[in-house]
Amino acid sequence: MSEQDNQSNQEAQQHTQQNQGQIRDQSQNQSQEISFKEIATKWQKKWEDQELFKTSEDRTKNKYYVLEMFPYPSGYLHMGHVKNYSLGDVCARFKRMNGFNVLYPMGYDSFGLPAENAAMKTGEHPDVFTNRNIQGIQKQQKMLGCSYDWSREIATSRPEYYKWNQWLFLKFFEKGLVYRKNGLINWCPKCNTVLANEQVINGKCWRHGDTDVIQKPLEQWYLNIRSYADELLNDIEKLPHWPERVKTMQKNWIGKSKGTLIDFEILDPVETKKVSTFTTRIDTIFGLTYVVLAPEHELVQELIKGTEYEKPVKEFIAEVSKKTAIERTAEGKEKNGIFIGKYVINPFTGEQVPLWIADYALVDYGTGAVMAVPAHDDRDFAFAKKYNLPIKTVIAPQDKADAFEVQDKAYTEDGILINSKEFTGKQNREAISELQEWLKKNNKGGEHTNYRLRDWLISRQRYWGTPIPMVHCETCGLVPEKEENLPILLPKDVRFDGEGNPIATSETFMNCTCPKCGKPARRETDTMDTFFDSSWYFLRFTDPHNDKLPFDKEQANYWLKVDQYIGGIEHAILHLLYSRFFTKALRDLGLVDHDEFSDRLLTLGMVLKDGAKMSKSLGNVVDPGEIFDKYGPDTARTFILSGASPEKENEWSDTGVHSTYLFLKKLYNTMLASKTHETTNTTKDKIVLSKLHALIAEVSEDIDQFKYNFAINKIREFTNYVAKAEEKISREVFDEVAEKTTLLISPFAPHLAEEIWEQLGKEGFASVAEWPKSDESKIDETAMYGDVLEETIIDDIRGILQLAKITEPKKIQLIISSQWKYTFFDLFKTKIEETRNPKELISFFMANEEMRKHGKDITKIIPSALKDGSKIPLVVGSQEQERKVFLELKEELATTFNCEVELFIAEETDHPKARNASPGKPAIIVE
Ligand code: ANZ
Ligand code: ZN
Ligand code: ZN
Repeated sequence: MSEQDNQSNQEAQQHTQQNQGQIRDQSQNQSQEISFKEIATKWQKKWEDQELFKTSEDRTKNKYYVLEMFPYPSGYLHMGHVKNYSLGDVCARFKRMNGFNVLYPMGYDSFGLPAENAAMKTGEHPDVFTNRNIQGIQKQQKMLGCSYDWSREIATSRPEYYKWNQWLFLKFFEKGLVYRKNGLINWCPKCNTVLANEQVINGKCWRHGDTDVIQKPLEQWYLNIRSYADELLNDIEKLPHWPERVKTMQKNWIGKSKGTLIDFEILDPVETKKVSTFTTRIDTIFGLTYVVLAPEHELVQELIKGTEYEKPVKEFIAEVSKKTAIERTAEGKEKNGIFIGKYVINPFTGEQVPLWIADYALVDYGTGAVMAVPAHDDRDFAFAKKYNLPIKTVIAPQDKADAFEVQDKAYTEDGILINSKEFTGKQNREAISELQEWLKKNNKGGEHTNYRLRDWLISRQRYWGTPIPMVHCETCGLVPEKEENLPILLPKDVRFDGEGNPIATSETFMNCTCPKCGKPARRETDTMDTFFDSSWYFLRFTDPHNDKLPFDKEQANYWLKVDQYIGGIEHAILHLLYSRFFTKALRDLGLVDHDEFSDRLLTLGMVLKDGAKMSKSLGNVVDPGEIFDKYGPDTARTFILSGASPEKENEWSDTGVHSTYLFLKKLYNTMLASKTHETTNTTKDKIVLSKLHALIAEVSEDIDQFKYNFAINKIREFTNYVAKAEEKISREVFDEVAEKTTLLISPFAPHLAEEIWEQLGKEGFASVAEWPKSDESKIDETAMYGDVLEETIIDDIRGILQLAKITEPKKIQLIISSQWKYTFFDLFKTKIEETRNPKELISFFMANEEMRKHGKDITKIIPSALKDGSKIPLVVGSQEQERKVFLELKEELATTFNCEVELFIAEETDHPKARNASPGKPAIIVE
């Protein structure tokens, strides 16, 4: 927002404050000025003093667990947060008012790189930096008015939390779920340290723009998530209320692929070595012309050692290590490789083929080796052409089995095997199982299922994370820390000079005693990936202060699953997959009984400004703090939920916010008008009550289905109606309207609702009042329909009188439309959703026998209704219903226009104007 805007904000605010609490008598609708910001503060304080949202221990009620993905504490809220939390809060409040035992907690994912980077720049300790940011974001979260149980707040960087990360790590270690092996890391030779992926910018170090980041092997800690791959895949079925998109992404990430393992013997005079490859196309084995290893494959170094190939191959590998996996394998990118001087034997033919390494072979897929069949794979084909390797056709299209040879492009379709010894002539797919059996029988491989999913590399060479509770002892080797020594605290005596892992600079941390032999030892310096922290926080919330266990089993079993989980689509894969994995692993440790942690997942769409994502670089960020100051949090919440359905993106609009503000103000003034209201004229009572109860039913359903935008718009329409009809509503009905509408708006604008509630003289808090029930017996469709008709007919008659310059009419005749037109317009309204082509519409109606009878009229109505939408009735009732309504209205119209009123049905009269009548719009004849 610009400076000028700010200034006018301040003026507006001063103005509001001056008028705060004063009734402006001169205003016609006794509108009262109200500062939304002040009432927010007022009610937040009361809620806090009363501990109104503390989770109840009452186990007789049905439970409901609402959770928003907890934030990294960046110090301030952005609009994405506002949307996320507003959504969750509406859900939590709605369930609470509906009698559920609600768990709705908030915490902070407070370990991570930004704090450590800041420490390197400013020297401030990450702990100080983090706590200040937690305070900052929390202050704004509280200002938003979410009904969190703050007594359950957690932050993953606090020892009382990360102690349990360490405890769980040890349990995983005991179970064999944790292991250590060489992994590739990003390394900056100038920093002399490991870099996170985020610290690698275009292949260079984030601090040294001129330095290439290299891939270096280093001992790393892994969690064996692959042992759960099958269950993680199969149990996606147990997530019927997760978005399809997320489930598909998870499936692809796990990437189950059925194929074959085949071992190739490496030709070597001295010792027998073999290389194993994974293929989904063993049917092409007779077309094998070379085998490729990933450059990082463990065999490569030993195969080239001391040979003439050693130098060029090493140079090639150094080049490749600068590229990312995506750069290496992207379709269309040129693939590079080099022969490494060895040959392997095709077990089916005894033929020798050369062994290469190539950038497109990935070390962490399959076995890290590929059997290459250029004739039937595009990538191998391009590679073979480039390096002049042979191309051997072994599959032919069905009809060309005798004379087919791959020419300028690989043949990747199915067909008939050729040049394939005893398998020649078979359908390629059908040969697969026979080929697998052959391999198995000959001890050269067999059927195999491969997963794309890698084991989870959880170690990080940095400070601001959970220390891995392991000890290196010269005598005993790697020893797990004793449970009673947890937590292993992050040391304070560290230097953040950008060299190496800061944690290693702490003498107090590094020097320890071996838990096994008691001799001096060194601590493990790796800390955990912060995804470890967030993979079980939803369980900690069920029992956040437990100091004996990460959580009590009974508590966890009661509260899980999370009934509604809400967060960004960016977590569709990793966080959600890790959390699912943890749930299963913890189940197998006997800590909880659930297979899955969350029942429903809602992924929210972004908040856009001028069609683009709000971002600092685009300069289109709207600061929630400013909106709270100017319009109050209720406006921000209501606005952000009113635009589109939550999964969709919504557009920030300054005028939209302002109009939401005006709506809430109107609601406030309207609902409080009942206090001064003494009308006993009850013409509108029935209709208003009917509308109110219909509204309750609809809003309840909309909220339940996360159609918050629908709910808000309906409350808005109703408020406008009540404001207009105010004087015609009796005191008693108005009281009911005010009470129930206040409760309906309460999940969205909770502070405002409390303020109205108090001023209405109600007991307790609106936030925890019982949700209103819709009384169906009060919903009178005819009365509501009549109300719409009444308004239009009066306007229409006035219009005609004016046109005809009649001031004192003698008689008004109303002719209600012919029966068939109700059927016609009913059909017409649905049909134009499909097409607005007059020809198509006309032929559609002419195909209907009943409608064809009125063909002459219909061919006229269709084009004119298409041109002028006002000719299409808003509501199509029935002729009978309409007749009833006008019978009741007759008296009133007679009084209003001070003349006789007659009513007919089109079929009863031969007045020529009868043809003009349409549903909801009777023909009007004035004399
Ligand atoms: C021979 C072959 C012939 C292949 C053919 C394909 C077509 P999915 O389906 O994704 O599992 N492959 C195996 N390991 C690889 C690695 N580490 N790096 C790069 N490519 C690798 O893919 C399996 C196929 O990907 C395998 O089947 C292998 O190439 C390749 F006409 O083997 B195929
Ligand atoms: Zn560097
Ligand atoms: Zn020892």
